[in-house]
Amino acid sequence: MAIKVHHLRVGRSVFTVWLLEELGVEYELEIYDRNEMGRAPDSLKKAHPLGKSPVIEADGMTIAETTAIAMYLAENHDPNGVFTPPTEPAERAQWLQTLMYPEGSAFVPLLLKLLLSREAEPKPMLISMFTQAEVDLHLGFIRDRLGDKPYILGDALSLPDIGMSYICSMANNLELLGDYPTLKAYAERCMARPAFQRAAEKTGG
Ligand SMILES: N[C@@H](CCC(=O)N[C@@H](CS)C(=O)NCC(=O)O)C(=O)O
Repeated sequence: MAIKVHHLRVGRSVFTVWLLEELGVEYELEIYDRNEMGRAPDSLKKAHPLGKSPVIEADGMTIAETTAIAMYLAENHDPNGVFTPPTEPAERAQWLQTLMYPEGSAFVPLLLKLLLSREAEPKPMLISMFTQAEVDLHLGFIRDRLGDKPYILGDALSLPDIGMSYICSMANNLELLGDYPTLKAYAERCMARPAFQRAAEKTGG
């Protein structure tokens, strides 16, 4: 049975669909639109109690959390072994850190930045200062980790690029990448891939 993706427009789950396109596996989409508050509709709670996207249904299971979904797909639905996680302990530890970092650490400061951009002036000072320092910290960290490589771990696209490029595209949408041209180019490089373009076209964003 094809994998089903519960996709909320517009958000991170297009990156999950991109992964499926890169993997070349069959999938079907159930598409949801945000409500007038910009939140997921209640109907998404039928797929998973958190009512967040992405959620996939695969092999008789329902799986939430982008990183868990990515790992599951790489370990179970990668016929060509393109995204197979490394097994050598030191390499695997580094790989896992890069895989989990986007959702685990980098996302929250960007979310705060997004929420602050919607707050009227005067902005709450403590939260603004914390957020700016965290955004600088994380964008600087990703810039240094990327260096002059085309992808986060080297010359080839790997599983951690899915989450890393989501973070960079979100930062770009928030107009935070003026001082980080390599991160902007990285997000654009990932999103220019034919598989991403197909995902964007099929999902509507
Ligand atoms: N940590 C979760 C976050 C999921 C999440 O917050 N998704 C957003 C879409 S980008 C969402 O569903 N937001 C709608 C809402 O919270 O109402 C993951 O990695 O999947």
